[in-house]
Amino acid sequence: MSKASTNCLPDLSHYWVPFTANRQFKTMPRLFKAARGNYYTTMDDRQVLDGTAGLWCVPAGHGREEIASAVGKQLLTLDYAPAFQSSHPLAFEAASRVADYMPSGLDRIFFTNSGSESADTALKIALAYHRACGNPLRNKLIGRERGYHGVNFGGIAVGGIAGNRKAFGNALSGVDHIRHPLDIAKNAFTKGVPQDGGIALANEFEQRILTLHDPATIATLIVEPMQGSAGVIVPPAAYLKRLREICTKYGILLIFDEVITGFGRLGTKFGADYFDVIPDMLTCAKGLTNGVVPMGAVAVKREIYDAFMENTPTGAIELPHGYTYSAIPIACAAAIATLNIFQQEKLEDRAASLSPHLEAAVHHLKGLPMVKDIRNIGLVAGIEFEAITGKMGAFAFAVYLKCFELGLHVRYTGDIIAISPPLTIEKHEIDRIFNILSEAIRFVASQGVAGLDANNYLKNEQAWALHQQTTNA
Ligand code: PXG
Repeated sequence: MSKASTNCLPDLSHYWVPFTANRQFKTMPRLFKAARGNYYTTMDDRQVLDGTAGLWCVPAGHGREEIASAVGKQLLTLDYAPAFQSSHPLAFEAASRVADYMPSGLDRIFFTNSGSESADTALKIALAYHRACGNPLRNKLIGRERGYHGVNFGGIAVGGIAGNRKAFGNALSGVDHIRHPLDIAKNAFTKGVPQDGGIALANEFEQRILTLHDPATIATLIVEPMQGSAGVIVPPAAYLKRLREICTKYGILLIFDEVITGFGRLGTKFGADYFDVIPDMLTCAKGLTNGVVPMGAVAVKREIYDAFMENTPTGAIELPHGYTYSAIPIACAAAIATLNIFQQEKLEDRAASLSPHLEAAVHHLKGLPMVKDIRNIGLVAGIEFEAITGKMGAFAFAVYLKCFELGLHVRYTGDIIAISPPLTIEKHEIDRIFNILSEAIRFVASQGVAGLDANNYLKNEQAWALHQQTTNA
């Protein structure tokens, strides 16, 4: 049996953990060694309820036999086929299945390996499309404040989370951002979609950004239907529809980044379905394979694909772009098995029917100390805390640690806790999530300044980890 499958703590020195305070993490490692259904098992054999579906990527719950056996079988049938200038049947089958699942018209599918690659691929397709149509000067990219489109250069350029951009210089030029739609002063504690202000906010795109740049120079606008990473920002009613109208009016391609909102998260297949707006391209990843094999996709309107086919010399490569692992057989097998599960279990409907329960449960937290706003949509909830000067994120981090101690995994980002359980969650487990969260918030707030000190949490885990380290030494 390998070391990782036993209760022994591995050597922590070599692995550079992504998006993590490594020095702190390595003094207090939180490692999962197994997962099944809606629960993780920690190294010290505790069951932790998965309040976040991994990193928003396990909508069908953990340990799905159907996916595991499809992937295992595929590995022994065809492990790899060259992705350029040759392919394999499952790639075409997976693309057809994904196209069937997409909003109507988005039926040409480009496969990637992640959400970040999907975002950069969509941006490149937008630029190359305008060039193929004889408009090379349409080359500016517009994103949105607090947007997250992954970590590659295109994604961080259009992304609007300052902390993810500023360490890396200027990234790309020719990029601008529209305003994000969060308005706590007006909409705090709104249940679901805020009703007012959507059209006026979208009109700012036309009035300010397009005027500033000249609409004829804008290639694309990329937005998440609901901003997930930046802390569950639910757009006001009519906003996305109005953005669609403006993009259509000026020939600007609209990209929906649905890496989080795709695959049932909002109680519909995609955010596009929820808001009844069809973009020109839609990016996804995560839930596409239930999180188990890296895979992303860009669904492209047929007219866009056709423009490449029609405007490129016969025999030429229409889009010089792709990855060694685009549509690798095991990812295709995992995607098909995942789509089968969605079809059989109607997980989108399940999410929609559980949504009112989650909404009621999360809004019960109103009135707890430090709680400044609560937002929700589908099976997503965000709880924002009052900012503490000089200690940005410390309260939410402490709540996250306390939840972990109490057997619940949540996400924290800045002063916000996000909840996005697997769509297989049960009502009593939703209740458990918010009971634990409530207890954690009250506990952290009751401790004053000491409550913000991470060293005061997970004492058992730390003792266990230290014990393991000394036994291993
Ligand atoms: N677009 C969106 C909208 C995303 O949310 C990406 C692109 C990038 O995907 P990859 O597969 O390259 O990581 C994402 C990823 C969180 C969290 O808890 C969110 C993401 C990733 C990790 C954590 O907020 N979103």
